[in-house]
Amino acid sequence: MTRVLVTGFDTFAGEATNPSWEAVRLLADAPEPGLAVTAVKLSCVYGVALEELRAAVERVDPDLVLCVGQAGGRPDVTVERVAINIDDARIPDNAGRQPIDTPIVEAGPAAYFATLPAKACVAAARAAGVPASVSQTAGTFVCNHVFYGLMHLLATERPTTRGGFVHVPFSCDQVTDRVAPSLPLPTIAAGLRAIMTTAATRTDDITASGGATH
Ligand code: PCA
Repeated sequence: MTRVLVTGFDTFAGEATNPSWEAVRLLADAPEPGLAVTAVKLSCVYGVALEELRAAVERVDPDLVLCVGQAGGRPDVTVERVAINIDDARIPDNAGRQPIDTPIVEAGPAAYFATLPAKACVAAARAAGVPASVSQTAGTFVCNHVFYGLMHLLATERPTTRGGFVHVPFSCDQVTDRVAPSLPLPTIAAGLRAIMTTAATRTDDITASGGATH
């Protein structure tokens, strides 16, 4: 059995729902054969989210950690390539915290790469019929904070556990009253399922273009 910890986030920025949490719940409710999947909801609060993540990692003892967050405005499911050591909040988090240019880990490395086969994960999501791509930045809000904190935790304390981060678009129910890119929740979940299964079953990546010109 491969143990997988998947995390989603609480709602934030006035949204009624967060598709990251709604989708990862679906993964845990109907796990793939050979995978034991635990879903945990993280607070959208700097610092607190990392404490919650650490507790979940200690409890689940996972082989793979896949953290997921909402990236409203993106049109597709994006597998993040890199986490950077900076908090720079454009909006306050759910506790009113708004750090500006603060390192996540004092004297930590500038960045960590995800330890997932990102290109293979994207290819698997696309093969499942889900729009997906590689992302070169997870931003500087709570998602990047959790991604960097996860990779630092794994690098320093759990070198055999692999980890990464996926951003998902708005779900359709969030944008019925505005013009914004969205995907149906079952499609988001299908993309995450393909990514999770690929990340759990292979470590080598494929050679495929996933870069960006800007
Ligand atoms: N998205 C935010 C934080 C929580 C979430 O779901 C982000 O992209 O940083």
